[in-house]
Formats: sequence, C-alpha cells, structure tokens
Amino acid sequence: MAGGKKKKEVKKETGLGLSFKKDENFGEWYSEVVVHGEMIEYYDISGCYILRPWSMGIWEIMQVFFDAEIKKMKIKNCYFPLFVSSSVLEKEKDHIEGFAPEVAWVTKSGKSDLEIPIAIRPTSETVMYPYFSKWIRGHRDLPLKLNQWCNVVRWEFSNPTPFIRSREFLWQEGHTAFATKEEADEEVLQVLELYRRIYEEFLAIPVIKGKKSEMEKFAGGLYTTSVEVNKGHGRGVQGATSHCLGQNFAKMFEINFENEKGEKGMVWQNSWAYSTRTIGVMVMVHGDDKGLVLPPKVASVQVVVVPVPYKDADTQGILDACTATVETLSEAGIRAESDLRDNYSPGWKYSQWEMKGVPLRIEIGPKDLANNQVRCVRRDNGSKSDIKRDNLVEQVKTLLDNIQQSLLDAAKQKRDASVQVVKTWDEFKDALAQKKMILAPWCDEEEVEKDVKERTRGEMGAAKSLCSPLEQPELPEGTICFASGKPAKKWTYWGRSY
Ligand code: 87F
Repeated sequence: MAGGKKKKEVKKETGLGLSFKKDENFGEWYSEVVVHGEMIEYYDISGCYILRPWSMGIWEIMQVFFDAEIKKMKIKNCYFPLFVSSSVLEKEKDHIEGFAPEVAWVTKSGKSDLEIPIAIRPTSETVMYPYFSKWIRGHRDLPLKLNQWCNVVRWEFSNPTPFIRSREFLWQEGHTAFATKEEADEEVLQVLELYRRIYEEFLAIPVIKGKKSEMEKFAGGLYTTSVEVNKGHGRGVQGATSHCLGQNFAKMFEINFENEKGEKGMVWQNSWAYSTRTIGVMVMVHGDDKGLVLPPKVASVQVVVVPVPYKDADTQGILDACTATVETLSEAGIRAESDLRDNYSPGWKYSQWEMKGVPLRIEIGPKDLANNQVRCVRRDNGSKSDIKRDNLVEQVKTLLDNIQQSLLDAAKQKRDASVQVVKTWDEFKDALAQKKMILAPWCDEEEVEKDVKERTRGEMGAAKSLCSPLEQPELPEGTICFASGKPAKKWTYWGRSY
C-alpha cells in the first residue's frame, strides 16, 4: 500500500505515467493519453485542439499514401475558399436542414456588422458545385475529378473529443462528376478500398466495408458506403465515407452536359472523405495503460535509441554507438532517432517514449558495446531481444514488420470476440447489454430502424444500424428480421455509435 502511494508521488513529480486505466475510465484515459503522448494540446476554445508534430506527422504519412493513390486515379487537387455565401449554402435546403445548427457564421469585421453574414464551410458541396456547373459543358469535360485537403468547421454541441469529435478538423474531400452511374458506382468502391487500406495497412485496424441504411446515409445523396471500426464495448465508429450522390446535386446546381449525340444529360456525382478522426481511432484501438502505441507504418519515429551509460563505463563509446546506430537505420529508410539528453535517466526516457508509443526502443549499454550488439524492446508486447550490429537493418526491419502485423492481429482478435450474431430481439437485447457489436438479419425498413432506436433508448445512447457489410454471409431462405419478424433482406451490423 505504502509502496503504491510512493510510486504515485514520483509520477506526479516527473509528470510521467497515466492516472487513468483504459478499462476503468476510457474517456479520461483517452484525454490523458493524447495530451501526455504529445499529440494534442487543449485550446481555450471548447472543441478545438492543437495538433502537435507528433500527430501531424501521422496525418502527413497517410496523406502521402492517399494523395499518390488518388493521383493514380486521375483525381486532381484543388483548393476552394473557406467561406460560403448564405445564398449558396442554403440553395440545397433539404441537405442542409438537419445540419444547419452546426454551421458557424462570420457576422462582423472589426466592430462593424457584415452586410450579409458569411458561413464557414462544414463541407464543400455547395462551395464547389456552382463551378462544376460552369466548367462542365459537354461529355469531353467529363469525368471531372477533384480533391482538396483542407479544414472544415462544424459547431458540434455534444461532448467534444480530440480527433473524434472536434469543431474544426482536417480532412480530404473528393468531389467527382461522371457521365454515367456505372462510372460513379465504380469509383465509390475504389475509394472505399483506399480507406480500408489506410486503416488496415497503415493504422493496423480491421474495418468492415459496408453500406449505410436509408436512415444513416447522407441525406443529400443516393447511397452511402463506409468503413466501420469496432472499437470495443459495442461501440462502432464510422472510419470514413464514400457517397454516391446520384443526380440530386446535379439537379439543384444544374450540372448538365451534352453527350456525343447532342442530347442533354445530368451528371452523376460522388463525394468522399476521411479525416483526422483516423488518428483518434488509432489511439483508442491500440493505446494501453502506458500510453500511445503507434503502428510502425505511421510512426514518425519508428525506433528510438537510448544510451545506458554506467558510471565507470566508456560513455563516449556508448554515445557514438547510438549515433552510428541511428545513422545506419536512417540510411536504410527507417525513421530512427537517438535520445542523448543528459538530464534524464534511461528509465525516465523509457517511460516517455513508451508514453509516446514509439514502436521499438534500442538500448545500448557497456555490455552491448563489448558484444557489438544492441538490445531491442517492443512497445506492443514488451518483448526484448539482443541483436548483432552486423545485421541491424535486416533485423530491425523484421521486428517493425512483426509489430505492425501483431497490432493488426490483436485488433482483429478483439474485434471478432466482441461481435455477436443474433437472430431474435431477445438475443439482440442481451448482446447489446453485454456491449457487443451485433450482426443480425434485417428487413431493411426505415420504420423498423426507428423502432429499434426507440426501444433501445437509454443513458447509454440508442442502438442504430452501423452498416450492411458488402461481403454478406449467407442468408438462408425464410430467415426473419430480428426486430420485425418480417422476411430478412440482409445481414446488418448494429451498435451504439459515436
Ligand atoms: C454539417 C453542417 C452542414 C455533414 C454537415 O461525408 C452540412 C453538413 O453536409 C453536411 N455535416 N454533412 C454531410 C457531408 C457529406 C459529404 N461531404 C463531402 C461527406 C464526404 C465529403
């Protein structure tokens, strides 16, 4: 008891260590991890956060990948203004209606009122599409495929959470127009696949690709696809979305073209986005009671090299070995850094780099120096191994690959363990109470989804459909809907969602 108390005091002095446990108080744990891990600094405007280099580095690595992939698809980057005039924003009344309370407005410059208030973009459909209308004349102007990397503002009122729900966030938004629905349909899935790869290949997070219900889709569009993450405790998070807008916006903004035969047609449009929410999801899935756990593919520092000098040892020799190790790794394209600060103990440095989630730590002490080896410690499972400096690069690469794979495997296992297949309402209620994510046969009727929401209302938040997986398990003839008893049309995931 006394020992435990002492430990806590030490933690306070150094500012290291977390005071909340992931399993005990998830919300507080999350806020503490993103701050102590140096990803986020809180700001004096509620719902706004500073992205420090440690998180911005992750964003940039994903951006390099995604930007190159969409360029292969002949999508071009552009930049439209941050401001939207009220007349344009409100042109599409239906689509904006539900969102209107979240739109932020500029009403003043200095002390004087603006003649007409100007909105700040919450998304850019209405900003861009008047110009799509202007630029698209004939079939030769199609397809028009644009993307922009930018910030958007949505004045959320429910509890803000760094990365997951903030009033300003960074994203890419793709907006494309085609002559045919087939082309649009194809692109929706191509982009969805890129989102899957960001999660699975970079963030080591398994996702479910699926289609949203009529209730949960983007109201301005034709259909919405998404990648859904199960972050445990029966909660789903929408990871990214790719919409087919159909011809709704084309009608509104008169985006017409003339085909080869001189006939008038309306374009088919898509819009799609992923945001800095990806980073928050990564923290939630992989983080532990020691802090962040970064997958090697997105870590701006993949390996940190820490000298472990002893009083009577060859300190300079150890420091030189650290510098040489970083150099060797860097030359091989591995993101490595040494921590040669002389005002912190090795143990203190270990805790700090663990808090920041660096995938691999290399320690070099007198014994390692004498044996021409280094000690490697994995962040994900704490396992230690000594490797010879002769084949450092090979072995470190293997270790990093293994860490990346282990993180994905562990996340998959956790996810699979928290999914429950149900057939009846009673099973559904039980599974929900056990904080499971649920896969159930559904009749796909809006009224029934409303009813499910109504019947599950409570302090935990109502259940809703997350998505119907594109890869459908077999649905035997005669299977009935878990909620209505009518014939089931598809398998759908349900849960409580962010
Ligand atoms: C908030 C205020 C105003 C979401 C909003 O998902 C408007 C909106 O239109 C709004 N919140 N949305 C839907 C965004 C749809 C779509 N936009 C392009 C995307 C992907 C990127």
